[in-house]
Amino acid sequence: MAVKIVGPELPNIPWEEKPKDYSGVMWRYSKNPIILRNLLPTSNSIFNSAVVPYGEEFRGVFRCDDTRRYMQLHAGRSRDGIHWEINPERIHFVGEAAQELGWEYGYDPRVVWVEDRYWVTWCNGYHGPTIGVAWTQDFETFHQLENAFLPYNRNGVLFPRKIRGKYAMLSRPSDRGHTPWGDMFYSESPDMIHWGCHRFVMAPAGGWQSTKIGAGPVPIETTEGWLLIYHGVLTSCNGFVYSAGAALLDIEQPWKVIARTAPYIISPQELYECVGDVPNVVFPCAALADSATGRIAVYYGAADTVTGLAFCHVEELVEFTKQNSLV
Ligand code: BMA
Repeated sequence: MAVKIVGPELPNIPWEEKPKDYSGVMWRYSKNPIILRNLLPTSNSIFNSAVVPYGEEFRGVFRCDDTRRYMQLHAGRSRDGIHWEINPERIHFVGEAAQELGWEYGYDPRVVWVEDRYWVTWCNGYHGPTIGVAWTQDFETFHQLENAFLPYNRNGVLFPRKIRGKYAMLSRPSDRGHTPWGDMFYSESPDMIHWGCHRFVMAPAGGWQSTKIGAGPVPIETTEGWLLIYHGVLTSCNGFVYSAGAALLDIEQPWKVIARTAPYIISPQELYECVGDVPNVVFPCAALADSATGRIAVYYGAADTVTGLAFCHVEELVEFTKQNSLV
């Protein structure tokens, strides 16, 4: 039976067919990178960023490290999902929690529409990294809530709908630094403020995902389970190498892993992925999925410097995940 995306039809997402001579399951956009490091006069790098459909257009929250090398979040807009206009001024979150928590730094945002608004989660500096939560309806005013977890945590990624009547989030408990370990967990919340019922999802495995793992884009609902693209890290003699793979999680109990790729689906191989502020990094943070065609466009940071776009097809990726599964 054909695998289907359960979600909206998005006929206008970026797309390019797989090159004829390419055998992988995920292929890069021929004009990568789509966002260069110096798009803003004050940006050192624009990478690990999140985009969503917004009416007929697209909006996003971008990780822009500035020329002081402070990690900031900026809102951006695009008509086609490829050419982006990013606000030169960073997001200033509003609300009581924003005032109380203050602003240290923010990075690796994810954005998702749940019910009536866009939710933003990111790695929020609060005496160490933890998961910041905010919502917006217009990408101009961003209302911040309490941090989801105690420090230290990274890669907080919401599901696109409530599960078992609760908001649901994946995250990766961490340490203060360049954490040399890390398992993925699932948590739920009745109100986006109080998080509990924490469940173990998966740990690092061998090879490209042997040091630590973390959720990437918002999981995509399919008829075979939640399709999760996630990053995995290998420690080489020259440091960390960030690649990405895919997993299928149970729809009603997403901490249950149905399948998980032993091989990566994308790894740093192009020059802009291997050379930059942090070499050898591909770091997916967003995916646009069209339920009518099964097309998926993935946005990823490359070498902590620029933003790239890659494509896959739901049926092919789900099939690949099941046939090359570790579990
Ligand atoms: C992680 C995060 C990511 C980054 C990666 C590689 O810990 O900080 O933002 O892309 O390291 O430097």
